[in-house]
Amino acid sequence: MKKPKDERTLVLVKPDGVIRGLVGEVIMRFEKRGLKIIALKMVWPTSEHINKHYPSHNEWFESVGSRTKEFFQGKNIDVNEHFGTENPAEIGKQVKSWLLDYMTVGPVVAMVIEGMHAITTVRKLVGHTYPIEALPGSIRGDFSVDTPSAANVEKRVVKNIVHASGNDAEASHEIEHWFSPEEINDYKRSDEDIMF
Ligand code: IDP
Ligand code: MG
Repeated sequence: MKKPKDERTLVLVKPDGVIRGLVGEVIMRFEKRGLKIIALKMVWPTSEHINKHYPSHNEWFESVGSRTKEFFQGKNIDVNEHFGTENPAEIGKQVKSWLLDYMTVGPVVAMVIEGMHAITTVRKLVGHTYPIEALPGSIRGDFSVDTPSAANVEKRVVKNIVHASGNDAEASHEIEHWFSPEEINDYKRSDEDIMF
């Protein structure tokens, strides 16, 4: 069984993060926490690559759409007016089509991060999907206030600087999708022995 400190996850600094010059800031937060970058590159993705990066199954569309619907209801905004539907899966599909547009407007910085429960640790450092809901101290909570209520009017994604794998299945799929095994490096950080 894999040790907790050997868990791996995929992070992308999205085009908004790269264009805003936040690559170093993002990487610094992972390194400071004691996580290890084991692969890193800049890529200008195709829409096909992004289409395969994000899931295309109903469960994912529904989870994205339900959260959007809940957010709108909490703000007393009519979800139907924005999306022309109240069906979570249909809302999720629209969000995915905006992702294909957005994630290809510029380069992204892709990296594999390894470390103690890396998937959940990185998600905590990244913060809530909607920057307006993300806690200060998290990447999304420190560098953005974007929100679905603004994004959806403009028919665009919420710009939230970083992508990070959400669970084990996403992490294995995404690492393989962005990196070949030869691009992933096995090395030891000098502080590993003293930290763990
Ligand atoms: P995550 O990036 O926090 O894992 P997901 O649910 O996987 O969030 O959604 C993928 C991406 O889709 C988000 O990072 C965000 O950019 C975008 N997104 C999610 N929900 C909405 C929405 O309601 N409106 C616009 N964009 C959204
Ligand atoms: Mg996700």
